[in-house]
Amino acid sequence: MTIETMGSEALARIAAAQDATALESLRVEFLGKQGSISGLLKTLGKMTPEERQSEGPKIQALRETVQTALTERKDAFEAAALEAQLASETLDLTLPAPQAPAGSVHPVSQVMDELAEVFADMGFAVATGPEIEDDWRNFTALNIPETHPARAMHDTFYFPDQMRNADGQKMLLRTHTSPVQIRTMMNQEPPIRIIAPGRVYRSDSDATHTPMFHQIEGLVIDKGINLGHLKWTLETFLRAFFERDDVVLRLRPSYFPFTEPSVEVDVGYTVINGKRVIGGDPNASENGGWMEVLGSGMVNRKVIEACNLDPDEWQGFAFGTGVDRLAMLKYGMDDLRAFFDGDIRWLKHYGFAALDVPTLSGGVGA
Ligand code: 2NL
Repeated sequence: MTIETMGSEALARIAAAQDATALESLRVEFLGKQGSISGLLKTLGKMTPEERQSEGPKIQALRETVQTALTERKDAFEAAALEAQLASETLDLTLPAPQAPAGSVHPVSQVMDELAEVFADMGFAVATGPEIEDDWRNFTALNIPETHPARAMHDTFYFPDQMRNADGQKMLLRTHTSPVQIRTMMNQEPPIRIIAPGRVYRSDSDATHTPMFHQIEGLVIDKGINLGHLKWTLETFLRAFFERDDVVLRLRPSYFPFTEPSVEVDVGYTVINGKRVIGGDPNASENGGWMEVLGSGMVNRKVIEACNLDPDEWQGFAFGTGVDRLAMLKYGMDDLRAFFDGDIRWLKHYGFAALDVPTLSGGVGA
């Protein structure tokens, strides 16, 4: 067979190849180690110089022609495969977006954010601390006597007696966020204006009590602080939080070991559609009344002393309330236990959109 016929036959077969596999067999048949064209190239060594000069270029040209034809045919197959893939994989950009996972913000988290926003506007910083506390910071520093009922096993979750901190203090789950304020008074110079929101624990469980709940306390320490500052602060806070200017306060004398004097704070409510709503005239007969929402008072000088501050130089007020209860009052929920059940239907119903961030300018709630 002449080189020319070999060439034309090879090109014809390459053109006839139906797929990449057939093409590869042809490459091996012509150009592989045992291939026909490779065989031709090997004959060059045995030729006379004259033969080599006339045959060499023809064989090389044959090799090149076949190689080029193989490559072009292979490229054509690949391009066709890509075309077919693109034609089959259509993407309809007019389809609706897939359903995004729809989580929501728990009412407790929402209310905590609202409280932080309202108090930040009055110059309060947010302080946090550990939920595992020691007996001194949770009770002793707050002037709560050893015999106080709150210290009893049935109210407080204590850790086993051997588990004490470096000062030999008993460890417990904090029963209020007051130890955060104790830590703040001991670690930073007055003036102090903080709120301390967080989880607290009490060995108590019924329709209106869960063993874990959320509290927020506030503390102001400065010079010459009096009950007037306390009343203005709580009134301003409650009006901003409930988003009503007609919220009225009633202060009643009370007792807490850590404040002296101590004051319980009631707010006026009115009944709308059978539900108690904060705001309006509490003296409207049938439809109005008072509801207790906060405990507060002037910080007991013994507490200020316990924190190594001079009570003749620094005075202040403090307050505390339940966040879960505030959430129920503001958003009309009536079962506390549902807060912590993790029922997805409840969360869907009462949850807030993730981007519904409370701001004073936009209205802190709803
Ligand atoms: C309530 C009453 C209250 C405080 C908490 C406090 C904290 C320090 C010093 C003095 Cl460090 N007082 N906190 C004061 C009065 C009342 O909470 O009914 N909570 C649910």
